Amino acid sequence: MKRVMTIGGSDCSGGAGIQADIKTFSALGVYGTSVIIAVTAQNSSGVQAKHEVPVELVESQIQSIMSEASGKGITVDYAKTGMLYSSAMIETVAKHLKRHKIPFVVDPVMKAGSGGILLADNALNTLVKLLLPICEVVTPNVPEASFISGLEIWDKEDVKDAAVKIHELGASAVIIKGGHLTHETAAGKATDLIYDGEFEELSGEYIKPKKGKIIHGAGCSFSAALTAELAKGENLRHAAASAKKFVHDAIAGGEELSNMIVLNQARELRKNADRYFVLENVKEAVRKLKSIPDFKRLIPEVGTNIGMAIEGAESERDVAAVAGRILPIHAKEVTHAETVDFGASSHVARMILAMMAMTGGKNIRSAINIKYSVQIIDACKRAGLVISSFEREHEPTGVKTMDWGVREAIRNLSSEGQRRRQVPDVIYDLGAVGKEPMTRIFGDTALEVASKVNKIMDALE
Ligand code: PXL
Repeated sequence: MKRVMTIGGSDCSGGAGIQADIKTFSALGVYGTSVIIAVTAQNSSGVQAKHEVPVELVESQIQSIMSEASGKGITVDYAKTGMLYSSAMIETVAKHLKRHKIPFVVDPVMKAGSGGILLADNALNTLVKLLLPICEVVTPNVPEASFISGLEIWDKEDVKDAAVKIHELGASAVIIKGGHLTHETAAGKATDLIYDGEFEELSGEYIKPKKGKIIHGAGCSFSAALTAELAKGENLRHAAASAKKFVHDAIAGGEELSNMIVLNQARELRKNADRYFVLENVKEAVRKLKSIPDFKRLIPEVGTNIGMAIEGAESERDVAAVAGRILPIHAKEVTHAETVDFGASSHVARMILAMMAMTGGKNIRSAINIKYSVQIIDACKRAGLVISSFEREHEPTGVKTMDWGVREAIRNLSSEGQRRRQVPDVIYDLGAVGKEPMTRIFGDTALEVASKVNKIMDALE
């Protein structure tokens, strides 16, 4: 694994600074070390207190990480700097980065999103003089680029001028982030500009925070992601594009903490892990169903399907099910099922998405459709399942049957069931002209649904 080092301030809120960097490093598969130059106390209303770490202790941290000679150190492939606060700190950090010949990214942090000062007035000069000439790339936002270049920035042409100026000041590459260019963001765009002797625009979607909310930690996460990608050997343009997408996704999946929106750097990882879990779970459930003796008895004319959704599923593509349904094989005891895939069944997906929309916090993410008969419903009762139903003749025109049916079935629960805030395990309907009657079994996972089916079979006389 590549190893990286962040040099910056601790943000106790966990949204920015060293904390955001370490989360980003982990999510992108590099090993993160950290050199803390200051501790800040902050939350959504601002920076309440800060205290610099003595310069000698900062030196010691870098030496401990970099002590190759003793063979006991860690050493790193790449570094980044964030909040550095004072001239003295910048001098020390520059000296050590140079001595150890570590390639690094400078995030020229000046202010917290909530307004606190993270770079002393007289320190900007030192940063420009000592860090820019030896860094690989500097990543200012628009206000920072304006301070560094001394130019006013209103539009994309001004951004170009500032980038050229900052390049002249010694940075071999400059990325000016566009999240503060109001006429761009108003149009839903966040366009970053790369300049390393040649210009390249990186376009992207601007995610507008809700009124009164501020996004906290995007800049730190961007420069940390850039550092991780550069450490892995990506070229600057690819690294910047990956970092931009990473930050976009982390903001899209962000958490609201009072008036801050903090990034969820692990969102894409968690989503993919959940997709794998869901796929395996449905496959295992299908194997289990196929092993139930006489399972064929429960398969309706239209066939059976079982599905499961990822957490926070939004569409049919987030629900895995059996491609082409589970069907009986004529004159044999066994049943046939093709592969399991996301988006394989819109029918089963609609019942699950409807149930998830109705029960939000309850974590019900899976369902199967089986045959309806009085005996099957009796078996459901004997198996101790909570049962409800809807009647298709009451279905209004223009609704999606399952959206309406699930809502209706929850409303139709017995008053006892309602009082105990139960959610039905079983929803059946008696069909209509051209519509086969149907029973649906719901559960948290596909495996749980399969074991409910098993119980129903056991209870079937
Ligand atoms: O986003 C820049 C930043 C860097 N470092 C620390 C911070 C912030 C923003 O709040 O708190 C410690």
